[in-house]
Amino acid sequence: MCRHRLARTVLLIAVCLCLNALSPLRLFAETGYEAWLRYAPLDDSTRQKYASLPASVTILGDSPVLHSAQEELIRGVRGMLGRTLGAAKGEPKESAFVLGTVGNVPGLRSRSDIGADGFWLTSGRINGFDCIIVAGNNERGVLYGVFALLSKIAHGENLASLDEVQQPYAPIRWVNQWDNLDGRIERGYAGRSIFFDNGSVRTDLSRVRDYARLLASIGLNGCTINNVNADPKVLADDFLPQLARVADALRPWGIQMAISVQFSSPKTMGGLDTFDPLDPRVIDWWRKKAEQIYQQIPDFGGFVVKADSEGQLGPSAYGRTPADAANVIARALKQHGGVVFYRAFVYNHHLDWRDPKNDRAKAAYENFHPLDGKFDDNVIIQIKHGPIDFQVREPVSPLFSGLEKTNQAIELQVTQEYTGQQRHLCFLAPMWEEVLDFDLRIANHSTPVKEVISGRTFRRPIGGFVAVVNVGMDKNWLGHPLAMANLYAYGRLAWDPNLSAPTIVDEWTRLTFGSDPLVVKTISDMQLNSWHVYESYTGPLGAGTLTDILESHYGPGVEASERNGWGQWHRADHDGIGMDRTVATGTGFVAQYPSVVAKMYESLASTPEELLLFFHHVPYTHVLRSSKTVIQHIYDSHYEGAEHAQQFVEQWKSLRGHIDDVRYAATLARLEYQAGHAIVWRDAICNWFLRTSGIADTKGRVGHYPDRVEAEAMQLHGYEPVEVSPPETASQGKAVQCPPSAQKCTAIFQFKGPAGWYVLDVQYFDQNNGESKFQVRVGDQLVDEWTANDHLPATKIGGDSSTRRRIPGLALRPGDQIRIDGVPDQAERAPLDYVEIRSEDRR
Ligand code: GCV
Repeated sequence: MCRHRLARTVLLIAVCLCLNALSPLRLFAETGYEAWLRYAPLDDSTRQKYASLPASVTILGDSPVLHSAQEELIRGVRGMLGRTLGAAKGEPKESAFVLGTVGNVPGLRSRSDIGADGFWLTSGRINGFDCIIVAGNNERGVLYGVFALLSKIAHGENLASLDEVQQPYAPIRWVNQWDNLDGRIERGYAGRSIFFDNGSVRTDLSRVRDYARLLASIGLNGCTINNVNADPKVLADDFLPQLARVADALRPWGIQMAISVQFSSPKTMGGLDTFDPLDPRVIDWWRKKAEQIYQQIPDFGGFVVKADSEGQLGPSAYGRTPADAANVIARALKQHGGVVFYRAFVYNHHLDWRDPKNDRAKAAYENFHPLDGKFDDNVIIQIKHGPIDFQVREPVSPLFSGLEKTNQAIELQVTQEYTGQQRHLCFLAPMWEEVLDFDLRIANHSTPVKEVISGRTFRRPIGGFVAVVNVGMDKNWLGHPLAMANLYAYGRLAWDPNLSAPTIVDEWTRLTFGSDPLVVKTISDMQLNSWHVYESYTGPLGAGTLTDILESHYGPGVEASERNGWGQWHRADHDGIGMDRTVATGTGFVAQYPSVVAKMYESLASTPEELLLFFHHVPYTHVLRSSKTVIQHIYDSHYEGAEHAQQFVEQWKSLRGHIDDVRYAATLARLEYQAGHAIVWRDAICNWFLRTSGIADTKGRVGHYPDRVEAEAMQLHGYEPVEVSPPETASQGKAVQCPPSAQKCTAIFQFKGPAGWYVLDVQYFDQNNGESKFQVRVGDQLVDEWTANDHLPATKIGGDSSTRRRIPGLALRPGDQIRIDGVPDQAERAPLDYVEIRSEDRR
């Protein structure tokens, strides 16, 4: 008897261990890998609600997508409710979850209101058994229905009288990855490519499968896997079988694969002496290439084309138009069901900046509006949401209103190229919401961008959404643990752009971190404020991000935008700032909008202030609605934004113990970094404007830092002062670093304040071409040491590499000697900027 019980206990433990091992939560711990698909166990009372759910799940069909749907339901229910559903096939033989397309579910009435990829969640009796039915318009719809059902369970919703139809707002819901075949990712901030390595498709595509699952869970249905600056090799005969392997990994999750192609491929890799789109040999080449691809990948999605842009060759080489170019490829794909995404990001990056009429913002409309109606029906013009390039604030592209007879898709950017590169918290759903809701007033009717791009306004056959995502090999996909909210939000908005940012962030937070009210409130609040905060300490009033546009697109670099052909000008000079884009006195860009919108932007008085400097050049003394001058607003905004970034740290600290330690610590580290870098931004921008305008900050902050000791003013042993360029990216324009031959350098100063508890911030530079070591001593006592190995996007001293080490809780007495030792490594010579010491009471 006793032996029996023991055996049963051992068996039970074994089963538990086994289930735990299978549970996704246990498998991936809390690294962030599972993102919003954690399926964390529900509390007992919520579980109770689902006590009478069916014990099995049956699929009506045998496709990979249906199998994914079934496995997902089993996985989700097991994680959240601790029960393993039985897996079956065919009509139910007991009470079951029934998964199938509408026509295949016995006894289910047909409904005409479920469109492609849509689903119906309902309950009913089948063969005499009570069933919960997930019926899709197609198999993808079934999969989306399962994810929706699981999300309801995760949120503790009642399933008793289930009867809900959902369908996506638009047919195109794609992501673009800018992955290079060598494994690097253009504007990727979370490690190397999950698709490619060293010129080939990776052998292990398990992360690709998991990525596809994440995409499917938010209703996305396509993925372009390589950089729009495409490597011609992607079309090589021997590469196609490798692409087929990627398509195989994506297919079970309903994700169609596409690739970016070089328009010049017929010549660069195809052996022709031309890529003229009207040349019969070129036409034939694209036709054969498409045939070859579809033989290996029957559900291939199509091609993305970046041509005549940023050095990519295009049809202009032969005096042809983008329509000629898009159509030659579209015709090759047409019979196979493929589409061409032709990017409207076509502009001259050698614009003459001296000509006040020149304006990069005008390019997309000028290039594409005249071709409206000339594109084939399987061409989609992919349009960046703003007329420049994913800046922190832009108006919507006027091209959305200029293509009535052409399919369109909006291009958004999840990868935070100009918005903090996933090191700064910047939740973009509020921005996308504004963009999608913006009423273009075409023909003076209500025409929000979302309706135009989805094809509704002009009754186009296809249209929708594309986002550049750039997940990488970092365990948590996007680097910053909170950045995945952007991918989640993108998918949710592509599915339903009428959802609000607060609703989306609430969902995401609950699924990602659980439903503790403090957690949900704090994270939602931080996320919802973050875009505005980032904008405040980088580039307010529509001036653009004011970043270094020539290299990293990351840290401050006010002058990088000016006096070059790239056209991201803000025209800030001694007297004023802003691009005059009006018809009356400026570049005339405003005229590209429908008349109601054009009228609003033409007038300084009616232009929304957050876009003021995008449309108007004003003196620094121009008075805003707040009664502040523009220059004072710039100063105040940067100080307030940087202050708010410090508050993010405190808000996050209130969650200690409310979420798991790993994600808590990883997020805290990013937020602390951001708080330091926001000050770098604040000081660089404010000092540049102070120097340029000559107008002082009425609050006396800019240029005055009473708590700082500049490194160049310390007693230096080995360290040498250096001038930093641009000067505003280091305090007082100077730093210190070791000479090339030095083994170790030292900077010493005396503390002069009263005795007390202090916070000491060491501002130093962390380049990615070396890993210097630092030690800080008070007297003889070592109080902190660290290695500068954060891999910031910089090989030199400046606004990209400037970062801080905070040493809290330090007891200091007058006369204490503070000493910093720096040990250089390779090209990074232990550079230091300043030390700031503040009493703990003043934090
Ligand atoms: C893939 C910006 C980015 C480029 C990117 C380009 C594009 O200019 O900085 O890295 O190239 O946009 O969207 O094509």
